[in-house]
Amino acid sequence: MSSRNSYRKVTCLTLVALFLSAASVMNSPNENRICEVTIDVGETTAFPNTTNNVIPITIDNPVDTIVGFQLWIQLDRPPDFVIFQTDTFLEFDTTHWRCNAYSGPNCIDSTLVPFDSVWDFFHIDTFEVERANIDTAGTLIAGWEFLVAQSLALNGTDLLITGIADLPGGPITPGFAPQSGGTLINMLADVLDVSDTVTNRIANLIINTVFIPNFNIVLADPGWSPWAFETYWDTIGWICTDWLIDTTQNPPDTIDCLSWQHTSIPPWDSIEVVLDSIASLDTSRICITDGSLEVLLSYICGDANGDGTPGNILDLTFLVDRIFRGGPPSDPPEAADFNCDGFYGNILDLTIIVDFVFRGGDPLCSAPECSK
Ligand SMILES: [Ca+2]
Ligand SMILES: [Ca+2]
Repeated sequence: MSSRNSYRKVTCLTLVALFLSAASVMNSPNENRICEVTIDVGETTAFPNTTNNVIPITIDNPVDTIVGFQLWIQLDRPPDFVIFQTDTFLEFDTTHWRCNAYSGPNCIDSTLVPFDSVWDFFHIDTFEVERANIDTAGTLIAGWEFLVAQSLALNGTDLLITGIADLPGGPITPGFAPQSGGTLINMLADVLDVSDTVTNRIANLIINTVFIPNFNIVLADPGWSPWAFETYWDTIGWICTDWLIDTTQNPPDTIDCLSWQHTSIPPWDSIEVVLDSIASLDTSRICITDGSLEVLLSYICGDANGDGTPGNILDLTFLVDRIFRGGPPSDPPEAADFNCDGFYGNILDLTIIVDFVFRGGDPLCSAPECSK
């Protein structure tokens, strides 16, 4: 195979790498089958300049208990519209190393090893992460032992949420049993000062299912996978960038390759044939529905008739017309919620505006609930 007239040596290698640990669980497609897990981000609305707007993610898992998940939710707009609240935290990562070779007191070759194995030295790296606030109260994962949400984009336009029901040691925390329509988690988003003149008022909330490491649903059945794998043979070319040369020969001969570089086009010095796989969501097992957040037009609390002036006789007349004569609702209805109790333009709100206009009562929208 070698040529004495060349510094190149061609070796044909056939290496088979198996990346198929999960392929064996792949099911044949069946469009009629009910999804074993369904995740729905849903559609939410919020007003400008509001904080902690709840965006629920609901889940159906009719087949098995869920004990872990990882979801990466991405907004399709820049961070001047809607953002997830994040705070910057400093994290530490300790890695342990075993020294393979010393030059005097200095280690010149080392290998990363698990922390619980024999190691010679360690590194502590620090890095910043953007942690997000999320709400698990009343959700299916309340009480789970590990839950982290962070913005990989570092600006609040995405959330990578990782939840694990039970960590090693301590009490055993089960996942949630088969159910339908429960809330997996409540994301909290802030809507910024979006002008009423902005016409496209929707931010889509997209679950990233392309980047495999950031999407996973873990069922109690250890063999269950949301992924289907399609396998294929891939030919990879390698070119040698550093030959070990026997200069005692005439002409010099190549002995071995010291450094290889991947190349996609010939010429190459070696070929590797690899059994590779492409992963895609197994839609017979898992169904995903992305969501959206629509930013509503702003309004003035107390301006029931929408003329720009709150709390006068015209607003009172508008509300009387609405309640007693079937007139139109306020636009948006929240404008007629004078006590901010979540009920729009009812008899209680009418009482408040009558009291204010005719009896010098408290101004509209002055309840503590209105200042949130
Ligand atoms: Ca008005
Ligand atoms: Ca009310």
